[in-house]
Formats: sequence, structure tokens, C-alpha cells
Amino acid sequence: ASGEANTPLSPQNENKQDRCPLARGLESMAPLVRSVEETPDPIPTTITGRIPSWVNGSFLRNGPGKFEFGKDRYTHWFDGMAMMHRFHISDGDVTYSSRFLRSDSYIHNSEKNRIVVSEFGTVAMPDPCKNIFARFFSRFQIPKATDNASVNFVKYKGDYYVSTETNYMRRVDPQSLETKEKVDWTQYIAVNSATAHPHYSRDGATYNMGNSYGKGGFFYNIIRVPPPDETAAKADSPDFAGAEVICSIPAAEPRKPSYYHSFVMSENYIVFIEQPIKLDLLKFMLYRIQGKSFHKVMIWEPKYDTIFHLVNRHTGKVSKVRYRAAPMFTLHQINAYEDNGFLVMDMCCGDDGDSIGDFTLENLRKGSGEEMDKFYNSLCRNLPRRYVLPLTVDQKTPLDQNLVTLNSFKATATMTKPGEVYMTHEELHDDELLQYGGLEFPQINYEKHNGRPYRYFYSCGFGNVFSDSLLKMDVHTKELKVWRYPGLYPSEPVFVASPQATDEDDGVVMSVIITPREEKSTFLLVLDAKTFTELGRAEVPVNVPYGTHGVFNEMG
Ligand SMILES: *[C@@H]1O[C@H](CO)[C@@H](O)[C@H](O)[C@H]1NC(C)=O
Ligand SMILES: CC(=O)N[C@H]1CO[C@H](CO)[C@@H](O)[C@@H]1O
Ligand SMILES: [Fe+2]
Repeated sequence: ASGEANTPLSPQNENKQDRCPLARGLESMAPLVRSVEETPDPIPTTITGRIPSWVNGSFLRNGPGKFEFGKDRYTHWFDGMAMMHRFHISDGDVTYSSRFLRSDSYIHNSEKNRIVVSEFGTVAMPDPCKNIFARFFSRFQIPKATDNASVNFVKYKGDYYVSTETNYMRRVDPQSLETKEKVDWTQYIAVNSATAHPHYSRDGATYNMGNSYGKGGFFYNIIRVPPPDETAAKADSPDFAGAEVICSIPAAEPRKPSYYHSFVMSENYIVFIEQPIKLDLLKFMLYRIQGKSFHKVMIWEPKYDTIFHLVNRHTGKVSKVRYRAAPMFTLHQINAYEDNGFLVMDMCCGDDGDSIGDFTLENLRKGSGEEMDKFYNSLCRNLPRRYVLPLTVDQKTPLDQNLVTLNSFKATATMTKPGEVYMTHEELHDDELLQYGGLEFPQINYEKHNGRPYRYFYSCGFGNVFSDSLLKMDVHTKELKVWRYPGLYPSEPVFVASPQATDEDDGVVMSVIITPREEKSTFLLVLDAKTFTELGRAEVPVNVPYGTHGVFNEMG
């Protein structure tokens, strides 16, 4: 028997395996990655328990929902056609609706009943893209970037868009889920992409990051889209007036820019993490010219450190201090805040960028037991950690001693030579977390606490290839509260504060729960955020596939 338990492991993996129990007898996820029908007109749901009457608005979610046209099939989970879901909650009652995004590709593929518009995992690549970073390639507008935006709902000037990591977004109507205009970033500012995880400042501006690539080199850019103009009548069209690039950071290795999926924003700073997951531009060009295989164009190169770029978000100035840390990879940041001359930043991390996983539909549809165990056990477990950046580093800063003087932190930061600070992290969890398989999809009480000191985050535990628990972490005590039932697979949890909230966790946490065990037994789960116990649920008589991110829209 090849593979399984006695495969030789690298020292790093050995370490991981010591700490993370190997999974045995995992359930198949296949029913969660099947194509579903849309439900364009809102349908009623069956409520059990009680959903607080103050919850008023809609929980919007995005994710792939159609994986074939006619006889043609997509290879990669991310290639599925974007489907938008809406749980409208009012007076303790809930309706559900869903629609496919009418992207150009959806329309063309539907008309021809086959996959006409080629995409990354499936057709364009001679060798299907090997990992979660497939999307990154589209930032270079090859061969035709997708407008099939299946990752997240984002907001610019009060309008909703669905977004992936390409230069295109689609404006959508958050009530009817109708698809509106296609928006191309390059028409507004000099970037050819933007992440699906922007930040919102309390004045209504949206901050995001995107790449640009030209004669001058490769740059990571910070974008600011101003708040909506309250004095002007709201036009029913995309509005990016005043959008600007406030800061451009040159890639440390101009021919090997790093992949990134999100960034953090505190009251005064943005921190961009340049991690050792690199796109080899030279190989990439060869691919374009000669049609060479895409294999290994995106590479984990742990010989490079991780670099933290600290940017003042009001002035756009980048700190001259080089903050570095050991190689790691991160997709989702949790939060960041300033504390007495330090910037504290928390994120979900892994140490081995080679084992992020090959989310092909073939892998995700593996059968229960051994097959599934093998795939799951090959993946890296992502865990929360904290880095602390000293903000006042100058000529008087002593060399070779820990600058993190606040006792509450176990993270360190040491100036190893003038202008260069090397950091080690604090693990933001106890061993208890390992039994839930690590965590991802972190969410906080964003409105009140993003960029500020905070105590709680909510996330998904990954005891299977898809999440099989909801977790609430107290970052002060590292205590966990857990919602977990066999066979139930929850989506990213979203926090909604109650109207008279005083505590950070006064409110509810919402998640969409799906199961491979039974047809049409999806439900919206509403937990008391404080106790992490169920208040109520709304059962929807349709199948819903496993999704990506979501938001709560209190405007209805
Ligand atoms: C719910 O929100 C909508 C949209 O903001 C608002 O018009 C409506 O009055 C709210 N209903 C309640 C009961 O607060
Ligand atoms: C991978 C991907 O992009 N999925 C589909 C979404 O739409 C694009 C084209 O617009 C296609 O490339 C894919 O078919
Ligand atoms: Fe994401």
C-alpha cells in the first residue's frame, strides 16, 4: 500500500503530524460540490427555535454552483459558475433565493451548452493548475480573464459587487440578485486586479490592493475608493469617481512577485505581507509564448523570508523599516490594531506552502474513508497566530534585543541590523484547536472592532476538507467555544451586532449549514454570539453547494 500512514515525511510535516491528529474515516464531500438549480423567486423557510426580531436584512453568500455545461465539465472547484444566495430575514422570518451570476462566460456557455469560454483549471491550461492559486494567473489577463466572480460580495460607494481576484467585477442588485454592469478596474486606475477582501474605513471609503506590471517593474498597489458623495443624487451605475492608488510597493523580487489574498488595516496603517509564494514571471512568459506547461509557475520558495510592509494609510508612505519573519503563507487576515507604539496583527497561517491543496473536483469528490483521509491528511492545517510590529524604530533602537515590551505578548521583534526587524509569532490558540483541524474563514465584529483592539473572532474549523465546525476564539484567554455536529458542514460565520450592543459579542452569528447525508436539508443557523448556542434555524427545501464568503446587508 503506497502512501497513507508510512509515507516518509519532511521534518516540518513530522512536526505537524505530531501535533495534528491524522483523520480517519472521513465522510465524502461529493454532494456538496454538485451543480444545483437556482431559486430566483424568494421561497419560504421553516423556522425552528426563534430568530431575534431585531435581525433585519439579508445574509448574502457567494460560491461556485454549476460545474458542467452539456457534456463539458470543469476540473477545478473554483471554476464553477458563481451562484449568489440570499437569506432575507425580517421579523423572525426568513426567505431564500439564489441566482447564477450572468457573467459573459455563463451566458456564452449556456447558449452553446458547452464550455466555450476557457478558464484556468479546465481548458486553457495544458496542465491543470495545481492549487488554490489558480485565480492569481488571471491577474495577468491571460488568456481572457474571467468576470465569473465567485469569491465575495464587496462594497464600493454603497454599491454591491461580486468579486474574484481578476480585473473584473460585476455590480449586482443585493435584493433581486440580478447581474448588472461589468466593471474593469483598468478603466479607472492603473491596476489590473483587486483582491476579494477589501477593507472599509468608518468614513465609508473602501481600501483594496491590486497588482500592476509594466516597464517600471512589478508593483503591489493600495487602492482607495472614496465614500459615496452624499450631496449628489445616486446614479444607478458603477461609480468609481475619485478612486486612486495611494501607495505602490515594488516587488522585492521583480521577476518573482508574491501571491496575496488579503491584507490588514488598523486605524492608521495598512500592512501588506509579501510571502514566499511566488509567481515565476519568466516561466510565465515562456508559457505565454511557447504554450509551455503551467506546472510549477506558482511556487512555494521558503528560501525567501516573509516581508511585512507597513504603510501609513493617510499619507500612503511606506515605512523604511524592513519587518521580516520566517517563511509562512497566509490567505485570511483576522484583525490588526495599534497598542502603545506597537501594531498587533492576527492572521490564519500555514508553514508549508506546498501542501495547500489541489482543490480539483476530482479530489473533492473522493469517496468516504481512506481516499478522503489521504487527501485531507496531505493538506496543511491553518492556525491563527499573532505578530507584533514595533512602530517606533529609529537610530536609538538597540540591536539584538526583544523590542516587544508589552508583557501580554509572547511574539518577539528584534532589530538584527539597522532598519531591519525580525519577528517571531505567538500562537493564538491552545492545543485544543488541533482536534478541530485548525481554522480558516475568520470573521470579527467588523463594524466596531476592525482596526481596533478586539477580543473575539469566529471561524470555521476544518476537520474535513470542508469545514465541519464553527469556532469562537477568545484571543485574550485562547478559550474556544464550538458548534459541531456530525454530518453538518457550516459556511463562514458572519457576526451581526444587536441594536443596543454594549459588549463586543452582543449579537448573533449566522452560518449556512449543509450536509452530504440528506437531500434538500440546508438551513440557516443563527447562534447567540455570546454563548455560541443556537437561537433558531431556518430550513430551506433546496440543495445549496459549499460556498466561499458572505456578508450581512442591513439595507434589506
Ligand atoms: C428593516 O430594514 C429596512 C431597510 O433598512 C427598513 O426599511 C425597515 O424599516 C426595517 N424594519 C424594521 C422592523 O426595523
Ligand atoms: C475559472 C473560471 O473562471 N471559471 C469560469 C468563470 O468564467 C470564466 C470566463 O469568464 C471562465 O474562465 C470559466 O468558465
Ligand atoms: Fe477569501
